[in-house]
Amino acid sequence: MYVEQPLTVKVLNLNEPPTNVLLPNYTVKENQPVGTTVGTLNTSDPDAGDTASYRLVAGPGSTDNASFTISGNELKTAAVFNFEAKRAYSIRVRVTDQGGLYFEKMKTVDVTNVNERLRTFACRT
Ligand SMILES: [Ca+2]
Ligand SMILES: [Ca+2]
Ligand SMILES: [Ca+2]
Repeated sequence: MYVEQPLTVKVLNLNEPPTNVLLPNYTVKENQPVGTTVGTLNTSDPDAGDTASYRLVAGPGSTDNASFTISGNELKTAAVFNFEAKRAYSIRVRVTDQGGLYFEKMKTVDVTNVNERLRTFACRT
């Protein structure tokens, strides 16, 4: 005689790497002061409730990393942009989860034009 017992299979929850870096807003106006927030970074990670930390890393697309900083999950400017001189900045962002797994993505930040009044200086002789 035997007793049937339910078989329980436990699925171990292994950490999986983040799968994307999202930046909902990727435009910034020209002439904004250093430290202007471009947008809030976000990620998708198969592990619900996993944490995410962001930083700018070297690699393909990191050409203009020096013109930005990341504070928490906010992407901020580290330079004053001039639409007439440069309209697109390329950065490379790494998101790292709680378990140290990461995902990297290049992003383009577009500078938007502000209508600047022509300054005229009267020269008297
Ligand atoms: Ca994860
Ligand atoms: Ca300008
Ligand atoms: Ca302009």
